[in-house]
Amino acid sequence: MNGAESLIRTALAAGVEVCFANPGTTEMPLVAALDAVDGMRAVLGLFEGVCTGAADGYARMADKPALTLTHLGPGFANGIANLHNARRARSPIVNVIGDQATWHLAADAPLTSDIASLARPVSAWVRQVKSAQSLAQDTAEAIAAAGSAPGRTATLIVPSDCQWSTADSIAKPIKIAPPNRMADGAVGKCAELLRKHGAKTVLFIGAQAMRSRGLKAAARIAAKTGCRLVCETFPARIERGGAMPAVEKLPYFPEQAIDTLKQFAAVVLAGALAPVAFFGYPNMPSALIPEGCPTATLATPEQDVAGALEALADEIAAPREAGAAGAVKRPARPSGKLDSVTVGAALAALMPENCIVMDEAATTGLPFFSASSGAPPHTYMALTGGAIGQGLPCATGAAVACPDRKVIAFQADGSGMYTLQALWTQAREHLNVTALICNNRRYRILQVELARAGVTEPGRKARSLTSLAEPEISWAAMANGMGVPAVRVDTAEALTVQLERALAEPGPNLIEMLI
Ligand SMILES: Cc1ncc(C[n+]2csc(CCOP(=O)(O)OP(=O)(O)O)c2C)c(N)n1
Repeated sequence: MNGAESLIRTALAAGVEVCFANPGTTEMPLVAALDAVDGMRAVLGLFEGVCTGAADGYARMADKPALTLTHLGPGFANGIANLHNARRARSPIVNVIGDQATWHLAADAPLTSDIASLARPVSAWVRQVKSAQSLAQDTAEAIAAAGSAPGRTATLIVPSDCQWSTADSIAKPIKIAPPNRMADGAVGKCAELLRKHGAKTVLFIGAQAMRSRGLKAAARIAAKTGCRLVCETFPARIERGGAMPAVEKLPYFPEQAIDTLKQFAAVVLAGALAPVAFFGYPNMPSALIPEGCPTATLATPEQDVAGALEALADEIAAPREAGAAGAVKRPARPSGKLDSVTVGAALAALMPENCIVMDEAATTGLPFFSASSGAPPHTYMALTGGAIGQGLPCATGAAVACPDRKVIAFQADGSGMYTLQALWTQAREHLNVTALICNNRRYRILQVELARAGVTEPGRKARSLTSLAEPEISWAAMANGMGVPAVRVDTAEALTVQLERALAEPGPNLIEMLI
């Protein structure tokens, strides 16, 4: 056995079974090891941002890490933006990066670079492997680091000679400690706020509070106190519909978020940090909770949030069950022109039970979340770190994790152009993804931001830098070129017909909406 095989065998023994890869010469022993050892699914991404985004989507749905395999510093660097998003999503990921042979590093060959410095800002754990013999243990430690609550990125830099040299053994999986309990007194303090302020309290939720166990406990608390359930603006993953309580999203623009929160007298944080504005604007604060508003942390994302919510529900003597699940209530099929409202209504009207919606639809996506509040049970995921180009890869990884579920990639055009190669991976792997592309031929949010910055008459360059109209992009043609069947629609009626058809078909497909 060589080092590369010891890495793959160790990963398999720890339950890691997918590798999203874009390899090069320094990873050849690992590529060979994927064949030499049975059991690891190898998925090729044609850009490293696809691999890292797919690993994020996979982790959000599988609750365990996949490997990414990338080539030296430059290959890894191409995947950093989506690792940034994964860090914000708290997704467990193990990056494996091949490096030059240890003795060749000093030669400073063209592809040599400081990989560790690239890895550190997006990795909670980084290790440069020193020998083939240590590689198995290094791998086991990387997997344990990635899996420690709430989920982290661990990066293993593996010189090629450590891959090809002999290794004696594999390493046993390392037991991962359960998440920390909430702080002493946290439940009491939060119960006190809820008792005092009741319906004037916001229970602001994130991380595991947005999964079914946490949400059921949150629903009990809301049933007892009348408090409002609000989640992070960009949830990594939230379960919705069926027995799940209705949860609002905190609005994106700080003015609206502040207006929302100032209606309340107290905030309880459960698995979420106190929210801050996405950007600094003149004369606007960073913090969105009004100054002086009593705020208590029930549990941080690193702590046992679901257990803390259950303890809080018990503490305030909330009913054991929050009440019957609400009936499915979908909007009517829309008609007329395509805009954010009709698109959101069409998707909410037709999304199948148990689907996964990956929302990187940017401005077109805004009305969808509330339009789908009465939809059947489904999972919703958002762009967590603001680094656009995450939607198509994340949907790809989610589909690898959940082959029996329909994944809907609700996708803005500008953002989609960063990592459109994900479509090719979807076709090659026959993944159940329906991509719904919002082709508004512009960076609309940037046009909105220009207006907010007081630029009422954008100049030629500002218009050019926010327009995707010349030349026009044909998503249907690009998808067809990558093996994904695609159609174009320009009315709400045509959208509903095509969406119903596309959602019923297995495998990937794409609908380009001209908005
Ligand atoms: C990696 C990265 N590069 C650039 C940006 C800046 N940026 C934010 S939104 C945006 C354009 C979004 O346009 P699109 O996806 O078409 O959505 P729309 O605003 O039109 O709804 C850009 C370039 C970013 N957030 N992340």
